[in-house]
Formats: sequence, structure tokens, C-alpha cells
Amino acid sequence: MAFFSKLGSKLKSLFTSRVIDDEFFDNLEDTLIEGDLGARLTDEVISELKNASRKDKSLDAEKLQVMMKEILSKYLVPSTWSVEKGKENLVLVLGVNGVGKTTTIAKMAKMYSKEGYKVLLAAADTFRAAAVEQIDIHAERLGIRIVKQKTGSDPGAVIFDAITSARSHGEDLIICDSAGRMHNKENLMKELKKIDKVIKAKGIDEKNYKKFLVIDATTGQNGVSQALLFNEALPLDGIILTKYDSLSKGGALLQIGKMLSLPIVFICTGEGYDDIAPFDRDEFLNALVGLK
Ligand SMILES: Nc1nc2c(ncn2[C@@H]2O[C@H](COP(=O)(O)OP(=O)(O)OP(=O)(O)O)[C@@H](O)[C@H]2O)c(=O)[nH]1
Ligand SMILES: [Mg+2]
Repeated sequence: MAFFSKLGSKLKSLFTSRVIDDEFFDNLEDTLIEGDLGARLTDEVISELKNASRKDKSLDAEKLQVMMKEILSKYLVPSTWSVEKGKENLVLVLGVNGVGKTTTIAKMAKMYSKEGYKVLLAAADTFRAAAVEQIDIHAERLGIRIVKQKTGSDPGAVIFDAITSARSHGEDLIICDSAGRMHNKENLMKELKKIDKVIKAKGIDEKNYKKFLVIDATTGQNGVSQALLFNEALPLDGIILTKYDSLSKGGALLQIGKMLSLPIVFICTGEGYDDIAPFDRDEFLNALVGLK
């Protein structure tokens, strides 16, 4: 999968064109801040690299670049989640409006059904007009069963029905859409907690129930606040990064990793159904620090 990290291309030219001096570190610092790594993580990277280069004068730019990759790698944990065949698995997809929840759900549905799983979609974004229709169109195109009610109905009830329905039809994976916006943030968080209660009350095994937050790679710093907010309402199990194909920087993912140590499940790089892949840390970091 090809990544186009803006941060990566800046770092690549910085690491190849310069001698290691104060100006280099100043430039590096500016680039990392601009790439959404945030002040704390940037400080950590700069001071570790400065220390290393002070201790060992023979460290060239390339070695420092590799070192930077190592520093950052501890904040990106690949997910070990997998769907357990023959069991009830449920994924609740969360995120603010427009990040790519519904598109990602369609991608996951296609991917897992291709792998031989029986997938059921739950249209639990009942808040936004046309949201039900949107996921329904994907279900139709992909030939995947969907449980839905009309706009304005209770999202918890939709998921309740979906679980009941999956039990009688034998689907192994239920993927639930959710609203990205309500009248206000408090309402949204309250609603999500209610949904979570319904899922637990239905007796889905906790180890097969996952709450994944979708983060848009182009939003930068905002993605960090979103992760903190959702995680406070409902403890998250992982992050899905979308839109890592346009002018994204990707640094926010590292900040989220540093603050919440959440595993990264998938990276999405386009609007097509197949533009999704499990998170590959090495590949991601090479692109991010400009090593490839
Ligand atoms: N370039 C690119 N676009 C994407 C990606 N994922 C989603 N999109 C686009 O982003 C827009 C919003 O996607 P949706 O899936 O509707 O987002 P959502 O989170 O469900 O939005 P709401 O239902 O309004 O909360 C659409 O135009 C998608 O085609 C991606 O990985 N790359
Ligand atoms: Mg949607």
C-alpha cells in the first residue's frame, strides 16, 4: 500500500540535505510540529536525537533518521484483533461526522465477507438524515445483509435487533455504524453509552466486542482531542486511520498512541472498497519519517 506522507517527504529532504548542527535540529523541530506530532512528542524526539548526536559525533543524518523511527515506533501498536469464526463478533464504529465511518464499515464488510465470514451491518446512525440510506446502498451493492430502522429511531434498538437477527441467521460479524454528531457533544456521548449497555446486556462476549474510533488523517490535532473525548465516554479498543492518501501528515496518530496506547487496526487510503489494509507499523513509519 502506498502512503503519501507530507511529513515524510519533508523529513526525507531534511535528513538527506543537511549537516547535523543546531540549525538542523531547529528545522527538524519545526517540521515535526507542523506534522502534528505535538509539542511533547516533538521535545522527546529532539532531545533524544540531540543527546545521541552529542555522545557520538559519528552519527550521520541517516542513522538519526533510523533512530527517530525507533523512538516513534513504541507509540504505534499494531492491533492483534481478529474475528473469531463461529462466534459472535461485534464491532462498533465510532467517530465524529465525516471522518469516514460508513465508508470504512463498507470496506470492512467486503474484506471480511471475502475472507469467508458472514457479515451483518447495523444502521445505527439514526440521527443524520440519509445516513441509513447511505449504508443501505453499500449493503445492497456488496450483497450484505443489513438491519435498519427509520431515521430518528433509537440506535440502541437497532443494534439490539441486529444482534437478535444475527443469532437467528448465523452471522459471525456484526458491524455497527453510529452517529458522528447530535444536538450536542453530551447527547452524543450519552447515546453511545446507552448503545454500549445494550450490547453488553445482549451478552456479547467482551473479548469479541470492539469499539474502534475512526480518525481522519487530514484533521491533525483535532484527531487527538476526538480520541481523548470518545475514550472518556467509552473505553476504546483501537483506531482506524482514514484518508491517509491525500495531504495527510499522520503525526496525530503518534500523539494518540503516546497518550492512550491504543492499537491501530486499519489504515484507509481512498474511497474505493478495497482501499483498506491492516496497519503495518514498519511501512507506516518508513513513510512517516521519510526512509523510503
Ligand atoms: N480520500 C479518502 N476519502 C475517504 C476515505 N474514507 C472515507 N472517505 C470519504 O470521506 C467522506 C465521508 O465519509 P463517510 O463514510 O460518509 O463518513 P462518516 O464518518 O460516515 O460521516 P457521517 O455519517 O456524516 O458521520 C466521503 O466522501 C468518503 O468517500 C479515505 O480513506 N480516503
Ligand atoms: Mg456515516
